[in-house]
Parts: sequence; C-alpha cells; structure tokens
Amino acid sequence: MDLLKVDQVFSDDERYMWRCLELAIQAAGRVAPNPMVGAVLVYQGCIIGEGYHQQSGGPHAEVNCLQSVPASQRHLISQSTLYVNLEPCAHYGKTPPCADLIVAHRIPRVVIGQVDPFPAVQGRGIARLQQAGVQVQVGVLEKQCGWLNRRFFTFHQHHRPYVILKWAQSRDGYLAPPNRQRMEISHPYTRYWVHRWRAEEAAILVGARTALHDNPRLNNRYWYAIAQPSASDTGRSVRMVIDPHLQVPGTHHIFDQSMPTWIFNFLESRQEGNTHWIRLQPNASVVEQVLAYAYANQLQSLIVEGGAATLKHFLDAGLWDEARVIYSSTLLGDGLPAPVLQHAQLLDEMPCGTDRICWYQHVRSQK
Ligand code: AOF
Ligand code: ZN
Repeated sequence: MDLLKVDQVFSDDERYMWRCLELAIQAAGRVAPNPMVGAVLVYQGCIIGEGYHQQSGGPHAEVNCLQSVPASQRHLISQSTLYVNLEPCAHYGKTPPCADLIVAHRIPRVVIGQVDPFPAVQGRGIARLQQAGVQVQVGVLEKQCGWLNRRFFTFHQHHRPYVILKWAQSRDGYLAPPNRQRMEISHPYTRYWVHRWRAEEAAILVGARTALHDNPRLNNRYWYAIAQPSASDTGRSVRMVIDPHLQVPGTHHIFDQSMPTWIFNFLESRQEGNTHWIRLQPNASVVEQVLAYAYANQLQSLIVEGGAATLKHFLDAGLWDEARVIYSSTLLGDGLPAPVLQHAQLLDEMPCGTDRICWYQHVRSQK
C-alpha cells in the first residue's frame, strides 16, 4: 500500500507534513509500542532541520530534528515553524517533554498532524505550547497521519489491538477443498507477502482446526531484516491459537517453543517455557476475551490467518480493521466457502504471481 501516494495538490503545510511522514516511516519495525513520528523545522521555505523517532526509548523526533540544525543556522530556530505528525509530548517518560523543549527554543509556530491519544499526553502538549504563546495548528494531513500510526491509535482509542484478517480464496470462492486436505491454493509468491505481514504485527492468530489440520509454524521465514514484530514490546511476535478443548497435539509446530505461544482454551491456565495456556470464561465472547488479553499484554496488532470459523467470529463481532484477501486463480469446484466481507472499502490491489491481493478497510457506520 502506497501511503505516500501523491495524487493531489498540497499546501506548503501539507508538503512539510508529508516530509514528516516520510521520515517517520523509516522507523517502521523499530519503535513499537511507540508511534512513528517525524519532525521538520522550516525557516522561510527552507528545511533547516529534520529528525525522527528512531527507536523505542530513544530521543523523540523533535529532539533529533533540533539537534540536526547546523550551528550556523541555530539562530534561525526561534523564527521557524516546526512540523510534527503527532502532538509533542508533555510527560516525563523515557525522555523529557518535547513541548518544553519547543518552548525553550522559542519556536513561534508548530504544525501538528494529530492529537496524541496516549493517556499521559492527550492534548496536554498542545495546551503547554499554547500557554507559552506558541501558535499551534492541528489536523494537517490528519487522515494520512492516522493511517501511518493506525495500530497505535486503535490500541489507545479502542483499548484493543488493531486487527487484520487474512485469507486466500479460490477463484470460485472457497477457502479449502471439501475434505479439508491440505492444499496451497495461492501462488507461491504470495507467501513472501504473508511472511512480511507476520513480521509486521505483534501477534498471529489461528483457530484450532487450522492449527490441527495445517500444522503451521506461524513464523516469518523470509524477512529476517524486519525485527519481529514491529508492534510488540516483547521484541518478538506472539502466536496465538484459539483451541477451546485443547485438541492440537503437543507434537505440532506451534509447541516447538521457538516463539511465545498463547493457547486460549476453556480448560486450563498454565505455562511451560514459552507456551502459555489461557483459560477463557465460557459465557463471554471468545474474540473479546482474546483481544482484552492481548491489550492487557500491550500487543498493538494482530493478524488472523484463519480458518473460516475464526475469521467469521471476528467478522460477526465487527472486531476487525483491515482485511487482506488473496484471490487465487485456482478453481476448486466445491469446498469450504470463504468469508463474506461487509462494510469493507477496497484500499488497494495488486497482482502477485497468478493471484491478486486486495486490501480492505473496515468502514464503520458513524454513530
Ligand atoms: C513526541 N515525539 O517522537 C514520539 C512521541 O516512552 P517514551 O518516553 O518515549 O514516550 C512514549 C510516548 O510518547 C508515546 O506513547 C507517545 O505518546 C509519545 N511519542 N511523542 O513528542 C515523538 N515518539
Ligand atoms: Zn516527545
């Protein structure tokens, strides 16, 4: 998906905000659970400083931007405009507040993409700037800024991870042949995408039947350069299986201890090395309990890879944000019907081998 598709005429403020996004995205995979943030300092139409938040725990974008200004131009800082895609922070976290830094540098104008939903900030950074007499403008390229940090925003605003549904379906609309025999219906090239998607999310989830019949590893075997995952605090993705009656045998790949594994079930709570069994309440929604547990453990995103029943649970509950569907050229004639997407807007599509990959966004009705 081309976040930086430039297909309209931009104002100067929007152009500098694009530059913030270009800078911010360079940290993809390294800053979670923090958002991706870029900052640009502009003096009379010239960029005199640029920076981005490069890793969790490291300096924020504003700090790196101000430090990048050459000594010969530092006297211009107090006459420049600072652009940043997220509201400057107002809290003492791993670093001191950026809002104070901006005030200390007497920057007269700050242009912000979005208000920070993080409870410690949430408008306090903007208030701090305004109290000090800084002219503040909020909401420039808000939609694009929100898209870049959609996992972070969903996590803080909806108190659950960002949910991506993924499946491959045959040309005639089936997920698998009738007898459930293991069969690759998608083109081999699509595997590189799927492994990349796994690398990008904090957790990968499947239902018991998929774990049992397909015996997947649910890891990323192609994209070693991408820290796995981009959105988790734990440093590694968690693989999750919803296995209510503990039917998946201990010899299956998901129990190989190679990565943290959570088995949601109705029978027991225990831990063995990297594997955790999490007991669910029988009379409450399984999907909601899984998401609540993931939220409590700071996982900002989750990719659901099947099977049909598990995908349907997420769809029926309306608890999904994005769907990535691989339309295969294979014909099956009969089998397990693919899920039906509702309230979905096509965002992008591209060919992959003999298949076509479509990206959809969940469009929620305005209440
Ligand atoms: C900014 N500029 O570049 C970023 C911000 O753990 P800490 O102390 O780094 O704080 C993380 C929080 O700070 C994060 O949740 C978000 O609210 C904000 N991130 N703020 O002013 C930045 N990355
Ligand atoms: Zn900050």
